[in-house]
Amino acid sequence: METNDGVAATGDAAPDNAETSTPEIPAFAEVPEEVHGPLPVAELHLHIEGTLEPELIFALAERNGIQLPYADLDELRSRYEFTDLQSFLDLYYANMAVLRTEQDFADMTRAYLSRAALAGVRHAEIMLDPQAHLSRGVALETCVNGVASVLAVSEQEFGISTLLIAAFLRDLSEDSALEVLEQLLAMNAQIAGIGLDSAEVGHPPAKFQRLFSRAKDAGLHRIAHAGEEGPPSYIIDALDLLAVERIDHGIRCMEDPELVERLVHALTPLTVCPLSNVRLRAVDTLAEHPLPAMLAAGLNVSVNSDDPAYFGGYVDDNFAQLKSVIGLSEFDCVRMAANSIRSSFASEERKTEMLAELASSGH
Ligand code: ES4
Ligand code: ZN
Repeated sequence: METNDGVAATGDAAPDNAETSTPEIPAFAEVPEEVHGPLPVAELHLHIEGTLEPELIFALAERNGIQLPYADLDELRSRYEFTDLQSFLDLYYANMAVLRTEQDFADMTRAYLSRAALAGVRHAEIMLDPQAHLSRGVALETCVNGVASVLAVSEQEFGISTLLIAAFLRDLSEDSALEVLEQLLAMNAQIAGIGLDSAEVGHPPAKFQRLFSRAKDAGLHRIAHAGEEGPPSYIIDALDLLAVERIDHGIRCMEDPELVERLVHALTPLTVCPLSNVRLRAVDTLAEHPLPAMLAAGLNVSVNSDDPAYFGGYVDDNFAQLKSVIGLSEFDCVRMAANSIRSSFASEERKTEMLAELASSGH
């Protein structure tokens, strides 16, 4: 695995004498992306509804005869200035109105996978919000089968292995979540796990203990958003009360040194989404993002896109801005790519395959 920071590949110190020195060989870190391609990664924090690009929103609205409250693409795009998580969620839920048929869910999923393949994604664990569709009168089968039908051909068509995660909206009741989970289990939906998302503050992990216990009994993986807008205690409670295997976001752990130590020792994966955090004002600017401090602390962090259509970029864009804006090293990027692969729920065989690809990728 090439993990130099621009030193090793330049070879031994060249003599200063310009006439006798050979032309400088660029370090791997300077090799342009088009030469070795994007960093191969696993995307572990991705809401499929958050991949609905404005163009697709308009195309689906037209196909379904839905009148959008925006005159054109520019007017829709002008709404993408968020002040906090809730201001984003309002638009995110409103735009889901265009998703009516299995084909709509399939088209959205196909669009994500084809873009993700260009971003270097080799494995994606994709969250779907079933309750956000059920409440609009869209059947569980429609949304699950639409997404799953494309995931079934993803490895073959896009070279991306996938897993589907049913995420539950924490601002709804635990009973509602339990009811949907039972329906998913009854229909033998091909889900690998459950997640917890939507408005965090005021909806602590303690509210969902029965849900996560049921999921564990059913042999499902468990993840939860925690410490995005919510306090570090939500991260502790997600681990202790919900037995989650990964924390989505988790950036506010940095406010609690004891928690950081615990997360480092347990190798708990934190799926960080830098551009999301900036757009939702969880951090003021990318320059002030805690990711470098998280890496320095030894936390198991990965880079993810969250809702790429809303937050200004896919996983490759996240890496590119981390490099250009905060000077993150190639070494740290490769380390986080390896973290993402190891922290996935892919088979050991698939993980080994992806780690080998990363090692020979030229990064
Ligand atoms: C989400 Cl960024 C974020 N946080 C919580 N819930 C979400 N659902 C979609 N994106
Ligand atoms: Zn998220």
